[in-house]
Amino acid sequence: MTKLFGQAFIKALEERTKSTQSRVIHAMDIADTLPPGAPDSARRNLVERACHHAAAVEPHVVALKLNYPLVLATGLEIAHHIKMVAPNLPLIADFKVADIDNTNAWIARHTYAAGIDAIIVQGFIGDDAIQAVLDEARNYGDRGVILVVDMSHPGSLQFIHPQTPKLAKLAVKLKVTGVISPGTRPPHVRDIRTWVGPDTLVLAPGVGAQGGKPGSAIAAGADYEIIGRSIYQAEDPAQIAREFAKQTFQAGEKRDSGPSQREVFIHNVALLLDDVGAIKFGSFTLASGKKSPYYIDLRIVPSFPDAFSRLIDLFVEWLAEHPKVSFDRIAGVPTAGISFATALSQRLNKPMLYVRSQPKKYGRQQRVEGILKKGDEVLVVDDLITDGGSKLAAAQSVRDAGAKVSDVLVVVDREQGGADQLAKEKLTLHSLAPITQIVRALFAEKRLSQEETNGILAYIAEDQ
Ligand code: NUP
Repeated sequence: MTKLFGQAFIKALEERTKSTQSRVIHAMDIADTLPPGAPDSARRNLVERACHHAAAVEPHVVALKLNYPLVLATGLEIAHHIKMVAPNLPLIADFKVADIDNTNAWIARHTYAAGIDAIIVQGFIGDDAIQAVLDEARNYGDRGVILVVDMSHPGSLQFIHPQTPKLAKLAVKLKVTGVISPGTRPPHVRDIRTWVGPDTLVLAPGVGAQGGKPGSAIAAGADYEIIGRSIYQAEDPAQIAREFAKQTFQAGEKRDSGPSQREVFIHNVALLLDDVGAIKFGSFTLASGKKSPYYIDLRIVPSFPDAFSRLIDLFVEWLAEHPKVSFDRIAGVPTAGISFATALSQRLNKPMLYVRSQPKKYGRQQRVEGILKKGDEVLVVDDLITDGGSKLAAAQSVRDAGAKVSDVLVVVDREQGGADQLAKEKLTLHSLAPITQIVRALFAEKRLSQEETNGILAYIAEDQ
């Protein structure tokens, strides 16, 4: 496999990560608006202020990112001035280049010629227009090219985010140096990391001023967090940069030092389900007529008594780790949920009941089968959740019978809106494992290829 563009840039960032003990890229958007005819002294003052700031934060940041605010006010020469005071600090130009190939090539030439190490380019412009920048990156001695595949602001959910799986695929195909991911949404950073694989740099802006928590995007798989205002607007930028350095670096160390307890748990669920063939990957037509690249059939698990018993162990372990989910009785949702609820009630020695989807046509016409007392707290248990319909109906029947329900626990969440539907009825959804994390675990175990994983995760993201 040929290497990604920008090897020297990647290496420089890695070395600085070690020497500065930081995973912060500082967005240095300090700028003054200089009115037409402003004296040269005003521009010189701004350049001086920028250099002073760069030198102050240099020991605590891996690289600096320059954006239009500063470059429009000072000109691209600002790169040269900063390199004079901080020669080892890699510089990224955040121009989000988004034009036709010829124009992009010009922008890239000016930028690289000014001494900038990497340039940020929009992914949605397509491969020919991105390739024009890559060609210049190569001409200037293998500089970096970073592709925007998602963004951190709320509006990015409108147009860019739905395209992220395709943009990430394009980033991999073109072997760009890195990608931009939303530091405000760590789960999406995690998806992007899975899609681009381990080598492509993942940068995450949106930390601090935009609400992203320092270290969260790193924990989700980003290499670096881009932080601007929270540093340059602080009273003592160097001191605050040092704090962010510590938080981001530690998040990286923790992430790399081994899987979390939750990850180990999800791994165990994923392997167990895969071992018995309860999750199948391929091409399936669902009952709804829709195509799906995976199919889950948890009804077969009880046919494997050992695996079934271990799955119930995992239910018990999950409940032990979530003491806030308290209940007096367990309700199974027919049909698949009944076997899980039965086994769990035996193991926990808690009364069990089940809830018919249709009322019985004779006798008291009740839906709830089993004993339920007014005010009882009931945990609703099922195998799987898609949109949540059967869980809502079950919870309603239990509530109609005078008992309380606040939690629903399933083995697998297909992440197709079930949690939101339940939340509308004040029900909290819990799952032993969400499908995306099962897929990631099976990828980590080499039971799914990168291509299969990308396809499945893209399908899930599009289907949400
Ligand atoms: O998705 C993006 N979000 C974002 O904030 C892509 C970006 N390039 N940025 C830039 O990162 C933004 O223009 C600014 O330069 C920096 C974040 O700065 P701040 O919000 O930490 O001040």
